Amino acid sequence: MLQPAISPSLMCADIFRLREIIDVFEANGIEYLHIDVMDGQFVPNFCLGTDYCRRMKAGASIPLDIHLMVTEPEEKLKAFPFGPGDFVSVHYESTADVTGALNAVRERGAAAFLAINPDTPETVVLPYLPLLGGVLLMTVYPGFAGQKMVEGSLEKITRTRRLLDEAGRPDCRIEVDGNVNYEKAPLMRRAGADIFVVGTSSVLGPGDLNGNIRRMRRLLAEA
Ligand code: S6P
Ligand code: MG
Repeated sequence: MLQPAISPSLMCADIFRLREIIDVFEANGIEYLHIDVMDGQFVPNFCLGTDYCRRMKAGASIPLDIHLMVTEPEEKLKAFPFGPGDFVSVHYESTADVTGALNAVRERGAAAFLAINPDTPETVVLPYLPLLGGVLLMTVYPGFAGQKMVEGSLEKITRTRRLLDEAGRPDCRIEVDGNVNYEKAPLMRRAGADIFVVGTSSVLGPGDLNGNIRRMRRLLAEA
């Protein structure tokens, strides 16, 4: 089983305390920095962008996990800084050229992830498996933090893990994004997820950041 990794959602981090928060992430060995990019078209919201990613890449030693919620990501991703060691997710629903978008990520040495919305069946990933470092399963509808997990998400994680294993890709990662709280994270882990996007529901919610990270790590390790 792939080791659990934590990818905090930076849209949930207090911008006035960002340096301090990144320092705590680094001190705690946080594996990835999840950066939500929204264009107001693919989702009804705007979020973080190119300059934010550039500053984060320059000022943090943690690889980026860029989640592109934009139409035609194969074009827009050209403006983003990423490279070997980083993850870039493009949405299946966001483009007619999924292969082109995934290859545009791979050409720059980053791992390409295919993100799918809660209502998209996991079987859509099958034709793209040779191109994928992972699958990002949205467990809320993309666009906003602070939502409740969509029903049926745990079963979808289980089915996706089975599908990837049966296709000969036990190494293909499963990232879960949305309402990853202290109660659901262990269930998601047991279902087969290995990258956990954490936001207002847990690590970046109320409480001491160091304590929150330690609590999440322990729960994932014991699941
Ligand atoms: C949603 C976005 C997510 C959220 C994350 C927030 O469009 O892709 O990454 O930032 O889900 O975490 P929480 O715990 O508030 O759901
Ligand atoms: Mg996200």
